[in-house]
Amino acid sequence: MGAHETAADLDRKFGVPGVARVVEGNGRLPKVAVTAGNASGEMYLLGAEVTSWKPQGAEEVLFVSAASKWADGKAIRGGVPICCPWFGNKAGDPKAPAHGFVRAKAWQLESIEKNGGDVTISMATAGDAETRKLWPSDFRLVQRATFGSVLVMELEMTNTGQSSFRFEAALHTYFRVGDIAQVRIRGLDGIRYLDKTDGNREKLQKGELTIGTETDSVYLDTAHTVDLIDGALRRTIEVSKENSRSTVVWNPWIVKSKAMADLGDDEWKQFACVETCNVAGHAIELAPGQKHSMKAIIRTSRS
Ligand code: TA6
Repeated sequence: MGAHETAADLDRKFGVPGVARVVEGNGRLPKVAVTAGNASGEMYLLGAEVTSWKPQGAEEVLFVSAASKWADGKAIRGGVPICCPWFGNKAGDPKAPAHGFVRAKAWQLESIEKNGGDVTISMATAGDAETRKLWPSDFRLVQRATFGSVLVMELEMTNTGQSSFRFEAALHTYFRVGDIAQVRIRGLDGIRYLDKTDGNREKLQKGELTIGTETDSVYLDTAHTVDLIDGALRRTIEVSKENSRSTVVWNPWIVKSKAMADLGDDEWKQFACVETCNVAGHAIELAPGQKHSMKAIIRTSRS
C-alpha cells in the first residue's frame, strides 16, 4: 500500500463490484471483503492475514479472538497469521518478535482475481531497512489466498538477494470449533513430534489426538493430511498441504489463555490450531533467485 493509500483508494484500484471490495475493517485497518459465489471471506493487509472463510452454505471456519488488538505493528489473534522468517522465538535473539516480523507488517495488495465463483487475493511484502535489522536478507514473500468451496493459501518465498538464506514458515491457522473437548484430530498416528509443553521431548503420536490440556506439538517429517473432527459443530475440517514437512497442533488451554491479553479467558474452548509449516529441522535453504512455495488446502464437510 502506498504511503497514503486509503481503503477507498485501494478499492478504486483493485475492487471487483459485487465480488471483492477493499474496505476499512476492525481498527479501521484495510481489508479485502469477499462475497463471491462459492464463499465469503476476509483478508487484512496487516500481515496478509486471512481472518474469515465461509464456504457457501457452511458456517465460519476460522476463529478470531474478540480480544484481538487491531493495530499496525500488532499481530491479529486468530485467523491465519503468517509466521516467517522464523517460527517461535528467534534463536539467540530474545528481543526479536516471536514468529518473525511479517505478521505485524502492512503488506501490499497486488491483485484480486475473480475465477468463476472463486476469488484469489495476492498480497506481498519484501525486505527493507527495518527488516534487515532483524534478518539481514533480501526477500519477497507473496501470500495468495483463494476463497471458494475450498480455501487455498499459497505462501511463496523468493530470495532476491546475493547470498543464500534459511527460513522457517508457518500458516498458523486458528480453526473455530464448537467445544475443544469434543475435537478429535486424525492423521498424525505414528508421527514423531516435539512436545513443547514437556521440554521439547520427542514423542510418538499414538492414534487420534484429543485436546484435554495445554497442547503445543511440532509434528516432524509429515506431509499427511489432517482431519479436525468437531463433534459439537458436527463437521470435519480437512487440512491438506503441499511442500510442507511439519505440522503444529496448539491450544493454550486455561492458564496460558489467562496470560494472553489478546485472548478471552474462555476462548481456548473455541479453537484449535493446526498449522501448515516448515519449521525446526525442516527450515528451507534458498539460493539467490530461488523460490519456495508452501500450500495449505482447507475443506469442510458435515460429519
Ligand atoms: O504454534 C504454537 C505456538 O508456537 C505456541 O508456542 C504459542 O506461542 C503460539 O504459537 C502463539 O504464539 P503468539 O506469538 O501468536 O502468541
